[in-house]
Amino acid sequence: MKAALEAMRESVRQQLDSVSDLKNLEALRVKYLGKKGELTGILKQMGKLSPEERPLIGQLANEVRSQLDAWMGETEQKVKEQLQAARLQAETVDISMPGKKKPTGGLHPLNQTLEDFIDIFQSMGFDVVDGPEVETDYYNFQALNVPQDHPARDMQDTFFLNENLLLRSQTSAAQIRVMEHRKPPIRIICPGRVFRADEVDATHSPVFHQVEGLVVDKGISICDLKGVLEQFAREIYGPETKVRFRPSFFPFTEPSVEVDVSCPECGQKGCRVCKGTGWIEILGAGMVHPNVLSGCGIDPEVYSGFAFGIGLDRLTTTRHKISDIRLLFENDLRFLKQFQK
Ligand code: 2NM
Repeated sequence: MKAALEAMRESVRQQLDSVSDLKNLEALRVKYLGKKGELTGILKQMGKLSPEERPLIGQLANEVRSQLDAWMGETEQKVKEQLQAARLQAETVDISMPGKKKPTGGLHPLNQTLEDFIDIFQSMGFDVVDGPEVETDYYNFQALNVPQDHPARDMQDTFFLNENLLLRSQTSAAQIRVMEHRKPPIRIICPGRVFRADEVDATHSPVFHQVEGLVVDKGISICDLKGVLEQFAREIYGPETKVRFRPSFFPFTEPSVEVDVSCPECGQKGCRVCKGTGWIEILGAGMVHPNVLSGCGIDPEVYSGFAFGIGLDRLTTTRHKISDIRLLFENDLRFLKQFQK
């Protein structure tokens, strides 16, 4: 039996040398150390031994068992390391290989301008408010001091959907909703798409974009309007930019003004952009008409406010020297890619 144990030890020793995966190793373990394995088989014959031999063989059997156990453990460790090394080798990534470029989108130039607007006005404490593109006659006109059949309606050729519903011609409607529901102080801008029946040409489109601003509080004067617009103009066109007001008319503001900025192109020397005048018109504005305030339940004896409306498209085209407003709507990638940041 001693010889059998030693032969087994030697045989396992040799077999372990050629084990290269865990399955084989497990098979060996079962074959020799398992419940029905060879070692157990040998031990079953212990009964045949003389009482003197029994402890000696028993001790040897234990030695062999723990030795085989240890060797198998070592082999397991070795095989695992080899497998790991092989896996790492197989999964090696060549980090010097040039990557595959994924084509990414970019913000449309109109949205780039809008984001700049929003940054500037948010930093002055304005909230951004959205509103529906399909409006009622009341919100688009009547609440803005333009009653039915008033000649001021002719200022805009509007797309009516039926007697009462229309595509909004300005985003002021959204501001009316805010004035109805919020108490002053109100400081908001309303960006959005607006619609007017216009012939399409290089500078006109029946669909365009506006950002309207509105401030209502106690003691708001036209000086506040000028200050806010000066801040805005300096951030958009540079710190030297000057702002001037010219009298104008809007039904929803009194007084109303057209707002010009000193020509950012020529520094007021006179150029094609400002048509030699040194100024370019960028927006319309005014003090909110008392009828508009009271129509929204705001007492014009207590509160006053200013409002302004800027065309986003015009500002974007002048800013990037884009010659034709239609380019903004055609979504030709060759055009848009030039503005990708
Ligand atoms: C403009 C010019 C002047 C305007 C007025 C209002 C409101 F809701 F307060 F009545 N919102 N926006 C306004 C005033 C818009 O666009 C050229």
